Amino acid sequence: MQKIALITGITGQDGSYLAEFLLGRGYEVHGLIRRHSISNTSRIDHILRSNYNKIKFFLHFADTTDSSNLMRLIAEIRPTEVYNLAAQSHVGVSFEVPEYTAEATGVSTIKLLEAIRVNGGNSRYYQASTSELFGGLPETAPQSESTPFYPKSPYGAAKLYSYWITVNYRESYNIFACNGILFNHESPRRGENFVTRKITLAIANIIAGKQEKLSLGNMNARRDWGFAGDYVEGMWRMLQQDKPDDYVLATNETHTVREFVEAAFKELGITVRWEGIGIDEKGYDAQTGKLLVDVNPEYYRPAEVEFLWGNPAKAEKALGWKRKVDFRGLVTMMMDADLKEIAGMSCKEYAQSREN
Ligand code: NAP
Ligand code: G4F
Repeated sequence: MQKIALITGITGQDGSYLAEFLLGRGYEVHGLIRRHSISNTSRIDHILRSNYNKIKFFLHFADTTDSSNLMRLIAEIRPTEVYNLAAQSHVGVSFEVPEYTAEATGVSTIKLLEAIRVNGGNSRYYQASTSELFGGLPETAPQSESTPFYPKSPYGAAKLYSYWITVNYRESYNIFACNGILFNHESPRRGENFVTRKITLAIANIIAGKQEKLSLGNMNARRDWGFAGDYVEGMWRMLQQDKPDDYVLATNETHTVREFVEAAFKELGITVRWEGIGIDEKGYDAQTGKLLVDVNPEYYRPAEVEFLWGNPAKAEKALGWKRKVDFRGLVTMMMDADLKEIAGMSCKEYAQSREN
């Protein structure tokens, strides 16, 4: 039987990897895209350009805050699986646009679940839940499915609603609905204002002489960073089980933002020497003394999730899922992609030129 997937958020980082993954498994893939004044399909243009006769890939203009289009599309497409990835997904920005975040990241979830229920309740449903639900208290790490929730942002609070309404529709209406509680996952396709991509992009620009230095907020925050390509496979595996359930996906490694900065510069053969603390902290090129990194309190958040470190044991056992790319591999992949794009060379080539 032809499997049909509907992906909300298909133009985002995860949506683009998931579309590739499902098309590779022979799925017919439908994605919702929002109308923009300028094209926003850069992450899926390679799919759109590929041989249309061989793949079944369809885009529909829609918005998850609009229940009428969700009802109509579920009725028309009759998806076997629905992956709800659409969200205002930036935690810092959620403090600036809290009401919209509540709508897009929270209330939209019930609109989609209702559209599935009213249309027979037969689509399997994946909800993009998040490690932001945990609040990142150091004493709770490593966090697992049984760690209490304590969201610390409008984004986290909106995702908390989405998590529980997903559980509620599973228990009330017997819908095959799963929460993937995913820890941070990154890639060369990561949005440019998330910290990992901001770092690799800024370093590439510094090397190319297009940016003076990298300015960051809280460099003490710890994250469990994995590769997005690994995580979309975990989403799919959740929907292939006999029973619906909720799972943490993580690498079981944690690093500070500062460690990510050090590792990214290291790819280019640059050692960072740190001086000062708090807003006075600065990072210098240990060899040349050039200022590379400073702190701008503008990037501090009103409340911070300090310590995320995930325990993926349940997913590893029940789903047979395991991350393939480790922290070092992720940094190499992202740094190399940005340096090639901006400065036209690989990290190895730059590191060698520095030695000569
Ligand atoms: P992303 O790159 O920011 O992509 C978000 C997607 O949602 C984009 O396609 C965006 O469309 C779409 N979208 C936003 N509001 C919408 C609306 N009202 N109607 C329709 N589409 C809308 O996010 P991501 O990193 O791929 O993450 C995917 C999902 O996983 C999100 O729900 C995120 O909160 C969650 N999550 C992510 C991580 C992570 O580390 N990446 C971890 C845990 C959970 P436009 O292109 O039009 O803006
Ligand atoms: O990269 P971030 O913006 O990601 P954050 O806040 O962890 O959220 C991401 O992961 C969540 C899963 O845990 C997802 F649910 C969510 O959708 C998103 O994908 O920030 C990471 C850390 C934070 O502690 C932040 O305060 O980096 C710190 N940080 C320090 N300087 C910075 C900066 N973050 C950003 N974006 N920009 C900075 O200049």
